[in-house]
Amino acid sequence: MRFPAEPFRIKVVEPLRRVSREEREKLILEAGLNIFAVPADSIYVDLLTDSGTSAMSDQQWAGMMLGDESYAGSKNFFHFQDTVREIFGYRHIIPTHQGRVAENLLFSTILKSGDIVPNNIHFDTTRANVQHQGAEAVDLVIDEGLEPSSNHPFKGNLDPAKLDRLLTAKGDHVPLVMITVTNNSGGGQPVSMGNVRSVREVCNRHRVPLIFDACRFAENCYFIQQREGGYANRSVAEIAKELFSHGDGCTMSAKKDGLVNIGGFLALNDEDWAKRITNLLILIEGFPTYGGLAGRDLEAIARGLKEVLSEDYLAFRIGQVAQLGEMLMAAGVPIVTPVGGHAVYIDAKRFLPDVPQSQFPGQALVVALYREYGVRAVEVGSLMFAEADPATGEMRYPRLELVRLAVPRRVYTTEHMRYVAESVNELYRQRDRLRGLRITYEAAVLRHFTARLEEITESGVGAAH
Ligand code: P70
Repeated sequence: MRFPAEPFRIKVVEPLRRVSREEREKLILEAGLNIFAVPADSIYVDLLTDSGTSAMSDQQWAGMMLGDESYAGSKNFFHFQDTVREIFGYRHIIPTHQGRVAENLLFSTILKSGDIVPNNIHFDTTRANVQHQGAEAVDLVIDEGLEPSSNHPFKGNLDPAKLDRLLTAKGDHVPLVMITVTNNSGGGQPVSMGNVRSVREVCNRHRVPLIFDACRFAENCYFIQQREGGYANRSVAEIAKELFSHGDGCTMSAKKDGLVNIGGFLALNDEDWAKRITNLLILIEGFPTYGGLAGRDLEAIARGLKEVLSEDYLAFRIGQVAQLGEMLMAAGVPIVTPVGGHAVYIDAKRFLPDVPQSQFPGQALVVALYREYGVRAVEVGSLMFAEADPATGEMRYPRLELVRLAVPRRVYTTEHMRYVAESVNELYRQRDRLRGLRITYEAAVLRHFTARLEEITESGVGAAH
Protein backbone atom coordinates (compact mmCIF):
# COMPACT_ATOMS: atom_id res chain seq x y z
CA MET A 1 0.00 0.00 0.00
CA ARG A 2 1.43 3.38 -0.98
CA PHE A 3 0.13 5.34 2.02
CA PRO A 4 -0.59 2.87 4.83
CA ALA A 5 -3.58 3.66 7.10
CA GLU A 6 -3.22 4.34 10.83
CA PRO A 7 -1.89 1.25 12.70
CA PHE A 8 -3.79 2.34 15.84
CA ARG A 9 -7.29 3.38 16.83
CA ILE A 10 -8.37 6.29 18.99
CA LYS A 11 -9.21 5.71 22.68
CA VAL A 12 -9.22 9.28 24.03
CA VAL A 13 -10.26 12.38 22.11
CA GLU A 14 -9.24 15.98 22.60
CA PRO A 15 -11.87 18.35 21.16
CA LEU A 16 -10.65 21.08 18.83
CA ARG A 17 -12.13 24.57 18.92
CA ARG A 18 -12.73 26.39 15.67
CA VAL A 19 -12.46 30.15 15.88
CA SER A 20 -13.70 32.65 13.32
CA ARG A 21 -11.47 34.44 10.85
CA GLU A 22 -12.14 37.77 12.67
CA GLU A 23 -10.95 36.29 15.94
CA ARG A 24 -7.87 34.79 14.29
CA GLU A 25 -7.03 38.12 12.70
CA LYS A 26 -7.28 39.81 16.11
CA LEU A 27 -5.17 37.10 17.79
CA ILE A 28 -2.36 37.17 15.22
CA LEU A 29 -2.18 40.98 15.36
CA GLU A 30 -2.03 40.86 19.17
CA ALA A 31 0.72 38.27 18.82
CA GLY A 32 2.83 40.73 16.82
CA LEU A 33 2.53 38.42 13.81
CA ASN A 34 4.50 35.81 15.76
CA ILE A 35 2.77 32.44 15.63
CA PHE A 36 4.47 31.31 18.87
CA ALA A 37 2.40 33.91 20.73
CA VAL A 38 -1.00 32.66 19.55
CA PRO A 39 -2.82 30.60 22.23
CA ALA A 40 -2.88 26.95 21.17
CA ASP A 41 -6.61 26.54 21.83
CA SER A 42 -7.27 29.00 19.01
CA ILE A 43 -5.54 26.81 16.46
CA TYR A 44 -7.34 24.16 14.43
CA VAL A 45 -4.48 22.02 13.08
CA ASP A 46 -1.22 22.70 14.91
CA LEU A 47 1.83 21.85 12.80
CA LEU A 48 4.20 24.18 14.67
CA THR A 49 6.35 21.27 15.74
CA ASP A 50 6.62 17.52 16.07
CA SER A 51 8.46 18.09 19.34
CA GLY A 52 6.72 17.07 22.57
CA THR A 53 3.42 16.86 20.73
CA SER A 54 3.14 13.08 20.25
CA ALA A 55 0.15 11.09 21.46
CA MET A 56 1.42 8.48 23.90
CA SER A 57 0.22 4.89 23.63
CA ASP A 58 -1.82 2.94 26.19
CA GLN A 59 1.44 1.11 27.05
CA GLN A 60 3.19 4.39 27.78
CA TRP A 61 0.32 5.71 29.91
CA ALA A 62 0.26 2.42 31.80
CA GLY A 63 4.01 2.85 32.36
CA MET A 64 3.39 6.32 33.81
CA MET A 65 1.43 4.65 36.62
CA LEU A 66 4.51 2.58 37.44
CA GLY A 67 6.59 5.69 38.12
CA ASP A 68 9.06 5.18 40.95
CA GLU A 69 9.61 8.70 42.25
CA SER A 70 12.57 7.89 44.49
CA TYR A 71 15.12 10.69 44.47
CA ALA A 72 17.97 8.28 43.79
CA GLY A 73 18.03 4.92 42.03
CA SER A 74 14.48 4.90 40.61
CA LYS A 75 13.73 1.59 38.90
CA ASN A 76 12.45 3.54 35.88
CA PHE A 77 15.93 4.99 35.43
CA PHE A 78 17.41 1.52 35.11
CA HIS A 79 14.78 0.54 32.55
CA PHE A 80 15.49 3.76 30.65
CA GLN A 81 19.26 3.21 30.85
CA ASP A 82 19.02 -0.41 29.65
CA THR A 83 16.78 0.61 26.74
CA VAL A 84 19.02 3.46 25.61
CA ARG A 85 22.10 1.22 25.87
CA GLU A 86 20.39 -1.51 23.90
CA ILE A 87 19.23 0.76 21.04
CA PHE A 88 22.12 3.22 20.82
CA GLY A 89 24.95 1.06 22.16
CA TYR A 90 26.69 3.78 24.21
CA ARG A 91 27.96 3.22 27.77
CA HIS A 92 27.18 6.35 29.79
CA ILE A 93 23.54 7.51 29.77
CA ILE A 94 22.74 10.95 31.17
CA PRO A 95 19.04 11.91 31.34
CA THR A 96 18.05 15.54 30.72
CA HIS A 97 14.67 17.22 30.58
CA GLN A 98 15.04 18.01 26.88
CA GLY A 99 17.48 17.91 24.00
CA ARG A 100 18.95 21.39 24.29
CA VAL A 101 20.15 20.68 27.84
CA ALA A 102 22.07 17.67 26.52
CA GLU A 103 23.61 20.03 23.93
CA ASN A 104 24.36 22.68 26.52
CA LEU A 105 26.01 20.21 28.92
CA LEU A 106 28.14 18.73 26.14
CA PHE A 107 29.21 22.04 24.60
CA SER A 108 29.84 23.86 27.86
CA THR A 109 32.08 20.96 28.93
CA ILE A 110 34.17 20.51 25.82
CA LEU A 111 34.04 23.70 23.72
CA LYS A 112 36.14 26.78 24.21
CA SER A 113 35.88 30.15 22.56
CA GLY A 114 37.19 30.06 18.98
CA ASP A 115 36.36 26.37 18.47
CA ILE A 116 34.44 25.14 15.42
CA VAL A 117 31.65 22.55 15.37
CA PRO A 118 30.79 21.10 11.95
CA ASN A 119 27.39 19.48 11.35
CA ASN A 120 25.33 18.69 8.25
CA ILE A 121 23.12 21.64 9.28
CA HIS A 122 22.80 22.74 12.89
CA PHE A 123 19.24 23.25 14.06
CA ASP A 124 18.34 26.43 15.95
CA THR A 125 19.07 25.37 19.53
CA THR A 126 22.25 23.48 18.57
CA ARG A 127 23.60 26.45 16.65
CA ALA A 128 22.71 28.81 19.51
CA ASN A 129 24.30 26.53 22.11
CA VAL A 130 27.53 26.30 20.09
CA GLN A 131 27.61 30.07 19.64
CA HIS A 132 26.83 30.60 23.33
CA GLN A 133 30.28 29.08 24.08
CA GLY A 134 31.94 31.56 21.70
CA ALA A 135 32.40 28.79 19.13
CA GLU A 136 31.40 28.70 15.48
CA ALA A 137 28.69 26.41 14.07
CA VAL A 138 29.57 25.37 10.52
CA ASP A 139 27.18 23.61 8.12
CA LEU A 140 28.76 21.11 5.72
CA VAL A 141 25.74 19.45 4.11
CA ILE A 142 26.21 18.16 0.54
CA ASP A 143 25.35 20.76 -2.13
CA GLU A 144 22.15 18.88 -3.06
CA GLY A 145 20.95 19.42 0.53
CA LEU A 146 20.60 23.13 -0.21
CA GLU A 147 18.68 22.61 -3.46
CA PRO A 148 14.96 22.39 -2.60
CA SER A 149 14.13 20.48 -5.78
CA SER A 150 17.08 18.08 -5.94
CA ASN A 151 15.78 14.53 -5.61
CA HIS A 152 18.89 13.05 -4.00
CA PRO A 153 17.64 10.27 -1.66
CA PHE A 154 19.94 11.33 1.22
CA LYS A 155 19.97 15.10 1.11
CA GLY A 156 20.95 15.21 4.79
CA ASN A 157 24.43 13.80 4.04
CA LEU A 158 27.42 15.67 5.39
CA ASP A 159 30.00 16.29 2.65
CA PRO A 160 33.11 14.27 3.65
CA ALA A 161 35.35 16.28 1.29
CA LYS A 162 34.25 19.59 2.86
CA LEU A 163 34.84 18.05 6.30
CA ASP A 164 38.28 16.81 5.32
CA ARG A 165 39.23 20.28 4.07
CA LEU A 166 38.02 21.93 7.28
CA LEU A 167 39.81 19.42 9.51
CA THR A 168 43.02 19.70 7.46
CA ALA A 169 42.98 23.50 7.75
CA LYS A 170 41.66 23.96 11.28
CA GLY A 171 41.47 20.51 12.91
CA ASP A 172 43.04 21.77 16.15
CA HIS A 173 39.97 23.91 16.74
CA VAL A 174 37.41 21.15 16.12
CA PRO A 175 36.77 19.14 19.31
CA LEU A 176 33.88 17.16 17.77
CA VAL A 177 31.93 16.62 14.57
CA MET A 178 28.13 16.33 14.68
CA ILE A 179 25.59 14.75 12.33
CA THR A 180 21.89 15.52 12.72
CA VAL A 181 19.55 12.66 11.81
CA THR A 182 17.32 13.53 10.10
CA ASN A 183 18.54 16.96 8.94
CA ASN A 184 15.80 19.20 10.31
CA SER A 185 16.93 22.60 8.93
CA GLY A 186 17.42 21.09 5.48
CA GLY A 187 13.92 19.62 5.11
CA GLY A 188 13.89 16.60 7.46
CA GLN A 189 16.17 14.77 5.03
CA PRO A 190 17.93 11.52 5.96
CA VAL A 191 21.63 10.70 6.17
CA SER A 192 22.78 7.44 4.59
CA MET A 193 24.79 4.74 6.33
CA GLY A 194 27.41 5.02 3.59
CA ASN A 195 27.78 8.71 4.36
CA VAL A 196 28.14 8.10 8.09
CA ARG A 197 30.87 5.55 7.33
CA SER A 198 32.74 8.08 5.16
CA VAL A 199 32.41 10.81 7.78
CA ARG A 200 33.68 8.41 10.44
CA GLU A 201 36.67 7.60 8.30
CA VAL A 202 37.52 11.30 7.95
CA CYS A 203 37.04 11.79 11.72
CA ASN A 204 39.34 8.84 12.44
CA ARG A 205 42.06 10.22 10.23
CA HIS A 206 41.91 13.54 12.08
CA ARG A 207 41.27 11.92 15.49
CA VAL A 208 38.05 13.84 16.13
CA PRO A 209 35.02 12.25 17.84
CA LEU A 210 31.68 11.99 16.07
CA ILE A 211 28.48 12.78 17.97
CA PHE A 212 24.97 12.34 16.58
CA ASP A 213 22.06 14.69 17.14
CA ALA A 214 19.68 11.72 17.23
CA CYS A 215 16.23 13.38 17.62
CA ARG A 216 14.64 11.62 14.63
CA PHE A 217 16.85 8.54 14.45
CA ALA A 218 14.07 6.01 13.83
CA GLU A 219 12.72 8.00 10.87
CA ASN A 220 16.28 8.25 9.48
CA CYS A 221 16.84 4.50 9.88
CA TYR A 222 13.54 3.74 8.18
CA PHE A 223 14.67 5.80 5.16
CA ILE A 224 17.94 3.81 5.11
CA GLN A 225 15.93 0.58 5.06
CA GLN A 226 13.73 1.86 2.23
CA ARG A 227 16.31 3.64 0.09
CA GLU A 228 19.85 2.36 0.66
CA GLY A 229 21.19 -0.75 -1.05
CA GLY A 230 21.78 -3.67 1.30
CA TYR A 231 19.39 -2.62 4.07
CA ALA A 232 15.98 -3.76 2.76
CA ASN A 233 16.06 -6.92 4.87
CA ARG A 234 17.48 -5.41 8.02
CA SER A 235 15.20 -4.27 10.85
CA VAL A 236 15.11 -0.60 11.79
CA ALA A 237 16.51 -1.58 15.21
CA GLU A 238 19.48 -3.34 13.58
CA ILE A 239 20.07 -0.35 11.32
CA ALA A 240 20.02 1.99 14.33
CA LYS A 241 22.57 -0.19 16.13
CA GLU A 242 24.89 -0.05 13.14
CA LEU A 243 24.38 3.70 12.62
CA PHE A 244 25.28 4.60 16.19
CA SER A 245 28.22 2.17 16.26
CA HIS A 246 29.98 4.63 13.94
CA GLY A 247 29.73 7.42 16.55
CA ASP A 248 31.08 8.16 20.01
CA GLY A 249 27.81 9.35 21.47
CA CYS A 250 24.63 11.29 20.85
CA THR A 251 22.41 14.05 22.11
CA MET A 252 18.72 13.24 22.00
CA SER A 253 15.46 15.10 22.36
CA ALA A 254 13.06 12.30 23.29
CA LYS A 255 10.27 14.76 22.47
CA LYS A 256 10.63 13.60 18.86
CA ASP A 257 11.37 9.91 18.26
CA GLY A 258 11.03 9.10 21.98
CA LEU A 259 7.26 9.57 21.51
CA VAL A 260 6.94 11.55 24.74
CA ASN A 261 5.94 15.05 25.74
CA ILE A 262 9.12 15.85 27.66
CA GLY A 263 12.58 14.33 28.02
CA GLY A 264 16.00 13.85 26.48
CA PHE A 265 19.44 12.45 27.14
CA LEU A 266 23.10 12.46 26.36
CA ALA A 267 24.76 9.10 25.65
CA LEU A 268 28.55 8.86 25.53
CA ASN A 269 31.34 6.32 25.44
CA ASP A 270 34.03 8.60 26.85
CA GLU A 271 34.27 8.19 30.59
CA ASP A 272 36.06 11.46 31.29
CA TRP A 273 33.46 13.53 29.39
CA ALA A 274 30.65 11.59 31.09
CA LYS A 275 32.08 12.29 34.56
CA ARG A 276 32.52 16.00 33.96
CA ILE A 277 29.07 16.30 32.43
CA THR A 278 27.43 14.35 35.24
CA ASN A 279 28.85 16.80 37.76
CA LEU A 280 27.39 19.67 35.78
CA LEU A 281 24.09 17.79 35.49
CA ILE A 282 23.80 17.67 39.29
CA LEU A 283 24.30 21.42 39.38
CA ILE A 284 21.77 22.20 36.64
CA GLU A 285 19.20 19.41 36.16
CA GLY A 286 19.29 17.09 39.15
CA PHE A 287 20.62 13.79 40.42
CA PRO A 288 22.04 11.49 37.67
CA THR A 289 19.18 8.97 37.95
CA TYR A 290 16.49 11.50 37.03
CA GLY A 291 18.16 14.50 35.33
CA GLY A 292 15.22 16.89 35.48
CA LEU A 293 12.55 14.27 34.83
CA ALA A 294 10.07 12.37 36.98
CA GLY A 295 10.45 8.58 37.22
CA ARG A 296 7.23 8.21 35.23
CA ASP A 297 8.70 10.29 32.38
CA LEU A 298 11.73 8.00 32.21
CA GLU A 299 9.38 5.01 31.97
CA ALA A 300 7.41 6.63 29.15
CA ILE A 301 10.66 7.32 27.24
CA ALA A 302 11.88 3.73 27.68
CA ARG A 303 8.60 2.45 26.24
CA GLY A 304 8.42 5.13 23.51
CA LEU A 305 11.92 4.35 22.23
CA LYS A 306 10.89 0.74 21.67
CA GLU A 307 7.54 1.62 20.04
CA VAL A 308 9.09 4.05 17.60
CA LEU A 309 11.10 1.20 16.05
CA SER A 310 7.89 -0.55 14.94
CA GLU A 311 7.93 -0.73 11.17
CA ASP A 312 4.13 -0.61 10.91
CA TYR A 313 4.22 2.65 12.81
CA LEU A 314 7.09 4.06 10.71
CA ALA A 315 5.46 3.09 7.42
CA PHE A 316 2.33 4.97 8.45
CA ARG A 317 4.27 7.90 9.87
CA ILE A 318 6.52 8.47 6.86
CA GLY A 319 3.58 7.70 4.55
CA GLN A 320 1.28 10.27 6.18
CA VAL A 321 3.86 13.03 5.80
CA ALA A 322 4.60 11.96 2.19
CA GLN A 323 0.89 12.02 1.38
CA LEU A 324 0.57 15.59 2.66
CA GLY A 325 3.52 16.52 0.43
CA GLU A 326 1.95 14.87 -2.60
CA MET A 327 -1.34 16.72 -2.09
CA LEU A 328 0.59 20.01 -2.21
CA MET A 329 2.70 19.03 -5.20
CA ALA A 330 -0.43 18.04 -7.11
CA ALA A 331 -1.59 21.67 -6.82
CA GLY A 332 1.80 23.00 -7.93
CA VAL A 333 2.89 24.27 -4.49
CA PRO A 334 6.72 24.40 -4.38
CA ILE A 335 8.02 22.12 -1.62
CA VAL A 336 11.33 20.53 -0.68
CA THR A 337 11.61 17.13 -2.35
CA PRO A 338 11.83 14.31 -1.56
CA VAL A 339 9.34 14.91 1.28
CA GLY A 340 11.09 14.75 4.68
CA GLY A 341 10.45 12.39 7.56
CA HIS A 342 8.60 14.55 10.08
CA ALA A 343 7.42 17.49 8.02
CA VAL A 344 6.63 18.97 4.65
CA TYR A 345 8.69 22.06 3.93
CA ILE A 346 7.28 24.71 1.62
CA ASP A 347 9.86 26.61 -0.44
CA ALA A 348 8.85 30.17 0.45
CA LYS A 349 11.29 31.71 -2.04
CA ARG A 350 9.35 30.10 -4.88
CA PHE A 351 5.93 30.50 -3.23
CA LEU A 352 6.43 34.28 -2.86
CA PRO A 353 9.15 35.17 -5.39
CA ASP A 354 8.44 38.91 -5.16
CA VAL A 355 9.00 39.17 -1.40
CA PRO A 356 12.76 39.49 -0.66
CA GLN A 357 14.29 37.51 2.21
CA SER A 358 14.78 40.78 4.13
CA GLN A 359 10.94 40.92 4.30
CA PHE A 360 10.47 37.40 5.66
CA PRO A 361 8.43 35.66 2.95
CA GLY A 362 8.29 32.46 5.03
CA GLN A 363 6.84 34.26 8.04
CA ALA A 364 4.34 36.10 5.81
CA LEU A 365 3.13 32.70 4.65
CA VAL A 366 2.92 31.38 8.23
CA VAL A 367 0.83 34.40 9.27
CA ALA A 368 -1.57 34.03 6.33
CA LEU A 369 -2.00 30.30 6.87
CA TYR A 370 -3.15 30.93 10.43
CA ARG A 371 -5.26 34.00 9.67
CA GLU A 372 -7.11 32.41 6.77
CA TYR A 373 -7.36 28.76 7.86
CA GLY A 374 -6.38 28.32 11.51
CA VAL A 375 -3.36 26.16 10.60
CA ARG A 376 -0.11 26.78 12.50
CA ALA A 377 3.19 26.21 10.69
CA VAL A 378 6.65 27.52 11.52
CA GLU A 379 9.16 29.55 9.55
CA VAL A 380 12.61 27.97 9.08
CA GLY A 381 14.27 30.77 7.15
CA SER A 382 15.48 34.30 7.68
CA LEU A 383 13.51 35.00 10.85
CA MET A 384 15.07 31.90 12.45
CA PHE A 385 18.56 32.03 10.93
CA ALA A 386 19.55 35.38 9.33
CA GLU A 387 22.37 37.02 11.27
CA ALA A 388 24.60 40.04 10.98
CA ASP A 389 28.16 39.38 9.81
CA PRO A 390 30.27 39.99 12.96
CA ALA A 391 32.91 41.83 10.91
CA THR A 392 30.83 44.01 8.56
CA GLY A 393 27.42 44.10 10.25
CA GLU A 394 25.85 43.13 6.92
CA MET A 395 22.88 40.73 7.13
CA ARG A 396 23.57 37.18 5.96
CA TYR A 397 20.50 35.27 4.83
CA PRO A 398 20.17 31.47 4.85
CA ARG A 399 20.14 29.71 1.47
CA LEU A 400 16.86 27.99 2.30
CA GLU A 401 13.73 30.01 3.08
CA LEU A 402 11.24 27.41 4.25
CA VAL A 403 7.90 27.04 5.98
CA ARG A 404 7.66 23.79 7.88
CA LEU A 405 4.45 21.85 8.34
CA ALA A 406 5.63 19.50 11.11
CA VAL A 407 3.32 16.57 11.73
CA PRO A 408 2.93 15.49 15.39
CA ARG A 409 3.23 11.72 15.84
CA ARG A 410 -0.02 9.70 16.07
CA VAL A 411 -2.11 12.88 16.63
CA TYR A 412 -3.85 13.95 13.43
CA THR A 413 -5.81 11.88 10.95
CA THR A 414 -5.43 11.86 7.22
CA GLU A 415 -8.58 14.05 6.99
CA HIS A 416 -6.75 16.71 9.02
CA MET A 417 -3.91 16.47 6.52
CA ARG A 418 -6.38 16.93 3.68
CA TYR A 419 -7.71 20.08 5.37
CA VAL A 420 -4.15 21.43 5.66
CA ALA A 421 -3.40 20.64 2.02
CA GLU A 422 -6.57 22.35 0.81
CA SER A 423 -5.70 25.41 2.92
CA VAL A 424 -2.13 25.69 1.58
CA ASN A 425 -3.30 25.07 -1.97
CA GLU A 426 -5.94 27.80 -1.73
CA LEU A 427 -3.41 30.22 -0.27
CA TYR A 428 -1.09 29.41 -3.18
CA ARG A 429 -3.81 30.38 -5.64
CA GLN A 430 -4.18 33.71 -3.78
CA ARG A 431 -0.46 34.29 -3.17
CA ASP A 432 -0.45 37.69 -4.91
CA ARG A 433 -2.31 39.12 -1.92
CA LEU A 434 0.49 38.40 0.56
CA ARG A 435 2.80 41.20 1.73
CA GLY A 436 6.31 41.23 3.25
CA LEU A 437 6.96 41.89 6.96
CA ARG A 438 9.43 43.78 9.09
CA ILE A 439 10.62 43.25 12.67
CA THR A 440 9.60 45.68 15.41
CA TYR A 441 11.19 43.76 18.33
CA GLU A 442 13.84 41.05 18.50
CA ALA A 443 15.89 39.33 21.22
CA ALA A 444 19.65 38.84 20.83
CA VAL A 445 19.51 35.02 20.55
CA LEU A 446 16.86 32.67 19.13
CA ARG A 447 14.84 35.73 18.14
CA HIS A 448 12.14 33.80 16.25
CA PHE A 449 10.57 32.57 19.49
CA THR A 450 9.72 36.08 20.76
CA ALA A 451 10.10 38.55 17.87
CA ARG A 452 7.28 40.96 16.97
CA LEU A 453 6.61 42.01 13.39
CA GLU A 454 4.36 44.16 11.27
CA GLU A 455 3.10 43.98 7.72
CA ILE A 456 4.66 46.30 5.15
CA THR A 457 1.77 48.08 3.43
CA GLU A 458 1.85 49.88 0.08
CA SER A 459 2.37 53.22 1.79
CA GLY A 460 5.20 51.76 3.89
CA VAL A 461 3.29 52.29 7.16
CA GLY A 462 2.97 49.24 9.41
CA ALA A 463 -0.41 47.55 9.76
CA ALA A 464 0.19 45.86 13.09
CA HIS A 465 2.16 46.54 16.26
C1 P70 B 1 11.58 21.41 16.34
C2 P70 B 1 12.25 21.59 17.70
C3 P70 B 1 14.33 20.69 18.49
C4 P70 B 1 15.63 20.09 18.22
C5 P70 B 1 15.95 19.57 16.94
C6 P70 B 1 17.23 19.05 16.70
C7 P70 B 1 17.60 18.50 15.37
C8 P70 B 1 17.83 19.51 18.93
C9 P70 B 1 16.58 20.04 19.22
C10 P70 B 1 16.32 20.53 20.63
C11 P70 B 1 12.37 23.04 18.11
C12 P70 B 1 11.25 23.89 17.69
C13 P70 B 1 11.35 24.65 16.56
C14 P70 B 1 10.29 25.42 16.12
C15 P70 B 1 9.11 25.39 16.83
C16 P70 B 1 9.01 24.65 17.99
C17 P70 B 1 10.07 23.88 18.41
N1 P70 B 1 13.56 21.00 17.57
N2 P70 B 1 18.13 19.05 17.70
O1 P70 B 1 10.38 21.57 16.26
O2 P70 B 1 15.52 19.66 21.34
O3 P70 B 1 13.48 20.97 21.96
O4 P70 B 1 14.11 18.92 23.24
O5 P70 B 1 15.44 20.99 23.46
O6 P70 B 1 15.06 19.55 15.95
O7 P70 B 1 12.26 21.05 15.36
P1 P70 B 1 14.58 20.16 22.56
